[in-house]
Amino acid sequence: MSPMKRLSALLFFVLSFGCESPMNNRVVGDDNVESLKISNAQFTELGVYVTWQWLGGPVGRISARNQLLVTLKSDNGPVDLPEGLSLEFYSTMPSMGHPLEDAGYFERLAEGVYLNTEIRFNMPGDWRHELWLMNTNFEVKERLVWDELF
Ligand SMILES: [Cu+2]
Repeated sequence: MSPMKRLSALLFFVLSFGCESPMNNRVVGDDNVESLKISNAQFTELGVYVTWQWLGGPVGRISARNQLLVTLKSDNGPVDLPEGLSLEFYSTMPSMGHPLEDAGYFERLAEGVYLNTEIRFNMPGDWRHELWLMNTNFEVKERLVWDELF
């Protein structure tokens, strides 16, 4: 889909269904990614094992703040992200072409333990989540993707 058509579709959606302010400062992920069926994977560049878990939720309601817990482990146990890399959450509804309401941000709770308590979805439905490993230039170095219907 061309950028113009995509924008038109998004505008149509926003005007028709009243989804609130999509995040405009992030790109929508490409569709040619493998969706993970399990809740653990690896950031292969780092050699770090990643697990994620919702602490309550996810709920597809704009007022609900969902919490996602992420842990990072090396072969020797829990490990923090290296300097200059951060974890970011992102999600889109591919069937409707819009992103989530608020991706929140991760806070470090303990070594290798990161919690995001501010994730909000505009609506229930088929969501495609992404966990990004991002550098200080806002480049996504690695990406884990999984689908959830809620
Ligand atoms: Cu939607």
